[in-house]
Amino acid sequence: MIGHLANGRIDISELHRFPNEPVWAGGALYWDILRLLHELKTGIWRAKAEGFVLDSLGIDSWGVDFGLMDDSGELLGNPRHYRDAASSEVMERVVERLSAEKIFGSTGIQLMPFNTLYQLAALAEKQSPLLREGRHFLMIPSLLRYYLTGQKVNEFTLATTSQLFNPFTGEWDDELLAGISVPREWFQPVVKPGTEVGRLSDSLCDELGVAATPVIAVAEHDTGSAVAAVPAEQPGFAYLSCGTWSLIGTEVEQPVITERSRELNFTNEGGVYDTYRLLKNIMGLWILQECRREWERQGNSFSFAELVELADEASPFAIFIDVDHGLFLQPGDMPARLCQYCRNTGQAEPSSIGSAVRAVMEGLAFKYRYVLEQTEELAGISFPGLHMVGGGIQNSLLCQWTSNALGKPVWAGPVEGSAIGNMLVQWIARGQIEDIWQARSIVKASFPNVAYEPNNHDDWAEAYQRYLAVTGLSAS
Ligand code: LFR
Repeated sequence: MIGHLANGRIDISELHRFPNEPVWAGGALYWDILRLLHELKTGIWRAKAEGFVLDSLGIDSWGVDFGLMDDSGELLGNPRHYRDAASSEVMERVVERLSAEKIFGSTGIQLMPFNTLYQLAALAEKQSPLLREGRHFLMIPSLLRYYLTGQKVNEFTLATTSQLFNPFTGEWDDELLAGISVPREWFQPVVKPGTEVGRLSDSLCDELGVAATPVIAVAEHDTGSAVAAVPAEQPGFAYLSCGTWSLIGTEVEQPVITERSRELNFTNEGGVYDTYRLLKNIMGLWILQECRREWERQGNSFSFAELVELADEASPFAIFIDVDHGLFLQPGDMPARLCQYCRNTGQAEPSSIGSAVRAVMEGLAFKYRYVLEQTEELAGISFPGLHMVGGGIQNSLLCQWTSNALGKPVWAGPVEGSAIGNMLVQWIARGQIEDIWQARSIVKASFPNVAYEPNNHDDWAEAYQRYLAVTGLSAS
């Protein structure tokens, strides 16, 4: 994406969009990292071809995943995909050894089986040769940035997603690293978002015919960038970053690391300008993405808009799903897993594609209410409404149902939250925007924002009680 800032307004446009398709190989799931690098270079090249001269660039991506490099900077193997099942049982063993209190107390990060901590522990458990050969640990966007600049530097927002970074010391946590037998030397100090970390390397400039553009370590975690772009007017706002994952929470000045936040398995990810994101991961549109893939494989191709239409026509509140059930985390035949979930909870299976999509979308809206109420409890704030950003807000029925479930307004926009937040940090670093609050007011002035008011809240509130009972969430 390319962005242009003039007269207090931002314009963005798309230079190059490409699918990010992971690859199963030998029973394991990998990111196709060199393909991603290639597409990134294509984007830079397109900017030049369209006549733009870039002032700077920044990269953001999903969290937790990483590459390991040897002494000479050679990448050792393809980075594994966090949805690979490899580390799912390792978490239990690590937690038994190190204790949930210690892990959460030192990092403030929610326990999820795919966190870097458990992925690395899995390597150590199987005595992977990577442990002998590895010298440098770089998380995905930092790894791509390394290929652009030659600099091996991790960035704060991304580093916190590893569950190996201690927000109290501002360093990687020695005890956790020792506890999983991973060399401390792999982990160099991290830089804050907004730090210029080199320029495009000479060889890359030759290859693409571009100038040695400065490269900025932005909020390299996509969720960090997305929340930077929430057009809120003051602190204490609630957001939902809505895409493959749904991340719901609030921005805080200090991590909330308490007995209660651990019990609720909330996270405190590093944010921009000395903030933290007190939030929780919700499974998100992933379930529908996987359903759609499976239906297509079976010869039923639907666009997302068509699926949403089918959901709209299906009967309401027929099936209640906890979208965060472990059944839904890994790739596979998601419609069959939905049926299995229904059987396990004594419900009728979805009778049509529309009823399956409806159940997932209602399940998301209910879970948003559930987690937003917990966020209010932990932050001690009653939110007047919810900001939604990200590609998922193009599903306006989901925005409306979210508002209905919450009984509060939803303000949806911008769609390209991560890309815009990425750019905001670059403009602040270059002195073109003063601070994050000015940045947010510029976002508000530049991009459409759609307000949804709740309707049928009483029906939704009644159905919510049934949802809690069927999913077993009322007990927790
Ligand atoms: C969203 C996201 C989430 C993170 C998940 C896995 O794209 O970055 O914040 O928990 O992906 O990395």
